[in-house]
Amino acid sequence: MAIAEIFSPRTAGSNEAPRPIARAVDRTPDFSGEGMQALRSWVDEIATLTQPARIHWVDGSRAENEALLRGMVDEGRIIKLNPEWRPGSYLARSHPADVARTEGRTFIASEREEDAGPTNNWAEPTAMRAELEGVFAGSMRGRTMYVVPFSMGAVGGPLSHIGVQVTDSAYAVVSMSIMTRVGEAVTELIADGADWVRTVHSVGAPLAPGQEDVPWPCNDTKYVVHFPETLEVFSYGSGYGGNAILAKKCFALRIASVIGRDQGWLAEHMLLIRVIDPQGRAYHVAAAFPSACGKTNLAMLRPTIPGWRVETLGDDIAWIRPGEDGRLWAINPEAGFFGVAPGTGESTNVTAVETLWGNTIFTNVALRPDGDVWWEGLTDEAPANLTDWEGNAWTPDSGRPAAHPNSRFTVAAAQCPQIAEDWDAPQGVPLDVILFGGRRATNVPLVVEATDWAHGVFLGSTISSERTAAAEGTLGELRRDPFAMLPFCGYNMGDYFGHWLSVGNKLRFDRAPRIFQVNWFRRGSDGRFLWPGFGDNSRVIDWIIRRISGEVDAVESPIGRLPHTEDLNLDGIDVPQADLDELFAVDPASWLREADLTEEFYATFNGKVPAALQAELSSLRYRLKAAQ
Ligand code: OXD
Ligand code: MN
Repeated sequence: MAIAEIFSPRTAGSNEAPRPIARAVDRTPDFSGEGMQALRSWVDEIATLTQPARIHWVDGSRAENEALLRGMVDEGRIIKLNPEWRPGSYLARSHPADVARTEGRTFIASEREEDAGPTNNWAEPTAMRAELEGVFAGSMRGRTMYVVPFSMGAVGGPLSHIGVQVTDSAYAVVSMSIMTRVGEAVTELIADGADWVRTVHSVGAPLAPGQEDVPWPCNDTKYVVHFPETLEVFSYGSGYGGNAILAKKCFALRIASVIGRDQGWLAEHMLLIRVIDPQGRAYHVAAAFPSACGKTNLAMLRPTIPGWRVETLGDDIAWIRPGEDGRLWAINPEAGFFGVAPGTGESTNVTAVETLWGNTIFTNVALRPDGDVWWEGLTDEAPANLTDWEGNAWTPDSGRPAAHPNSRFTVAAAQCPQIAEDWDAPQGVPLDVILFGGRRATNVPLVVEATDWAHGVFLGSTISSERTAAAEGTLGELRRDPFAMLPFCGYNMGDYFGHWLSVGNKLRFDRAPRIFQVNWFRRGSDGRFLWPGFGDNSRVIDWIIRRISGEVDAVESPIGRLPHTEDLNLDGIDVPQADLDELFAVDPASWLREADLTEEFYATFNGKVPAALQAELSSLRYRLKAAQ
């Protein structure tokens, strides 16, 4: 171990010069160059502030990863699962209060409040920096600070971006190693002068000398702060993946959406799949769905119609850029899946179940007596005895879930049995279709085709789910989630809508992906789901693909283009004609009320919604009135 000479922390508010102190650094990467100097001095600056006991530069090797996991098991932070059932896999149990993203404590610290917009918490950057200095001062005392260089997208790829996360959480390091490409190839790019995003994470639980640690350290005070102008993220107080794997929501969506705005591309909360028809023709589909709308299931779809195949490219995030050919090209910038476990089972998503055969980090699921894991929905029947996510004995009569509803699996994308062979191709794939979906009991048909790009952007901007079940067919209060980006857009969403319109202007009209809205969740007047969903959603994709191939006509309606129901491939399932009629019913009066709600929603953007979208709303009303 080398001893690095670095400096003691500044005390917040004091002008005292930092004092040099000794700190163990186990190894520093052997690169030179100006970029390396900038990286080293940033690491020193963070260490000076946070005061870790040790610094470990992560090299991304398998041996290092195994040593970290072994160390976490030895320290009682994670449990090694029975290798007979789940080789190379582990269970982490979080603090019971640290189980989800903390949207209320997530901030965009842009110079101008207006640039954060009404959907984000804004923080004045200078004041926020001072506040963060206070909370991060000494926050890593007694712990190891890991330096994790990572790439989103293939290392050095034309659509890729790189970053460095420093963290005092080994759980964050092993998770980052699954979710991103971590290693010295990235450090080398930095040394050679590549731009990189700076991200800092601390669980906010310094250890005094001799103080005993807890398995999941965290702090009641939490911050997830983004500085969009300087491309920095600071996350404090939480070890939960969405707050601690900073490459994911913080970088790949909030910060990347700002980079995309400035460079002319899109960072989207979208899955990415390749659909292959019975003739072997391949189409690429990106789809945005709010949480709990079956996004992972669609990403790993097994079509129920013969001859069709789906290859998975990504399950959560897509970076999408106009190419010189006038098409949109997309990559999945991640390298793994951080998916919700409950509801993932043989009947709902057999691909995910197969993906999780081993080499998986589970968080907050239940433990079986045989050393394997379980969660609600994995099997139809619960095992007789389990240890629940909080470590307590559990039986099916316990009256509470065994796994936390937001329990997670973290697993390499490459382990998915239907992953596309070229899933990490640096140039990505050309998009043919963009889908927007929500969970709507009422109004929104199973599928609607946008009439053009601007109408598609309008559909994306109005994605919503009912707050109430609305089972009786009344329009419930709508929870808006435009483009499924509500908590993830790093700038004013009004400007973001405009950016979508401007990206469309860079595409060749005959090569732009076609946009569709889908809704698997419409209910009949008796409250039943009208559509079987899951693998049968392939029937909707089949219609979409025949539609874009010019094989079927559509029916014009006031809200967009609908299928002739006889064009849907319903072989092998029984959806009565009456249900089909309800699935595609457009009630002008109800849609006019929905248009009023859209107007109210647009008004929250203080005049920032582009005129083209206001015009879409006016045209919609005009068509609905004409249809009344
Ligand atoms: C996620 C989310 O964790 O969207 O992917 O919340
Ligand atoms: Mn997501």
